[in-house]
Amino acid sequence: MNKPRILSGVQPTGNLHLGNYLGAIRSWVEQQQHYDNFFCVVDLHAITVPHNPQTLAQDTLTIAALYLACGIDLQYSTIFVQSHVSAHSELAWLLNCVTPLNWLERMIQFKEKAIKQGENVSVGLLDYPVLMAADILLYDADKVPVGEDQKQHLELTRDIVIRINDKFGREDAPVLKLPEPLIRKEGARVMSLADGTKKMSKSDESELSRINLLDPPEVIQKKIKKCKTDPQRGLWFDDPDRPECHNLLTLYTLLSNQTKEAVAKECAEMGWGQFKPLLTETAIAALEPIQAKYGEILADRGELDRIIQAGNAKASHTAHQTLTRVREALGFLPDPHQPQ
Ligand code: AQP
Repeated sequence: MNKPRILSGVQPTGNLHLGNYLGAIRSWVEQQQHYDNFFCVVDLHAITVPHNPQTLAQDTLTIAALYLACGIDLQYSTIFVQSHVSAHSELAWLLNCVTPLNWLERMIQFKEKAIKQGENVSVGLLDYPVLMAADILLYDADKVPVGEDQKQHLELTRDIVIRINDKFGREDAPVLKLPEPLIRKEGARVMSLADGTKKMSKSDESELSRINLLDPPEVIQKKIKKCKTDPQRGLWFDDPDRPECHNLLTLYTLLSNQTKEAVAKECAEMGWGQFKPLLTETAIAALEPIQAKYGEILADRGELDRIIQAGNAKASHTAHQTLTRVREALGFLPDPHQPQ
């Protein structure tokens, strides 16, 4: 029996941080043998906000290498670059033409990111969820691992599928597969080190707000030393008046692979002076094997290029089959250059 298929990705908008790892990549790794996985570096998404053309290519490679360093296994998973598979842009256009504008204007992430950009907000940012729908639907993904921040986008993807199948499919032959969310509980939202009410994010201006997967030990130590805390003694979870305390305890729980109950007990009497060195040591130890593996992968750049090219070819083959199906359903003249 075929394994269910998974599609997910990360934008090369900067260095991967603990939020990306604990909220996404680590669970991909843990569950990968149960699925047929496609993991892409979503570089077309990265240009929906102003980007640096000098760093985009390197960031794309870094993320592909970090997927491998974190434990993505090519036996179960395909790694590829979104912009190398032209079907993503093509399907996004077709989906654009059946997606009502007001569905996109309702998206919370668009509203949040658009506010930051004022007059300069691009059509691409508004269209981000349609491109994401194309990413998912091209691979007939059964499941999409999503954090809380992406739930609304997956709902939109499902609405687009229902609309296309309704308008252009038959009941016994739907055009597109309806994907299901795979909701993460633990680590669903890792918060900023500078503000426990804000998501840890690559685009936060302050480097001190996040721990990057490639931060050396002394940088991790400095960031945890400077992170925001409160004047209380004793540490506990789930106190709405202590968001930083909850976040740092959660980080410690996830990085030390302990249960919440065990950490609550261990840290109940601690002050920050005792807890911060413990968290520092744990974070450094958790990232050390990833950093060592990353070094090995970069030392053989030719092999990394080969892995990406093989992933692109496999992804392209699958994606173009879906694109052809959608083109046919929408009534286009068959393209003699596309594999049928
Ligand atoms: N703080 C977070 N906590 C838990 N999960 C997170 N993810 C991101 N930040 C956190 C998850 O990481 C995956 C890839 O995210 P992305 O790079 O595609 O975009 P993002 O969610 O917008 O991440 P950033 O770091 O905030 O990027 P920028 O600053 O460029 O917008 C997703 O599964 C996401 O849920």
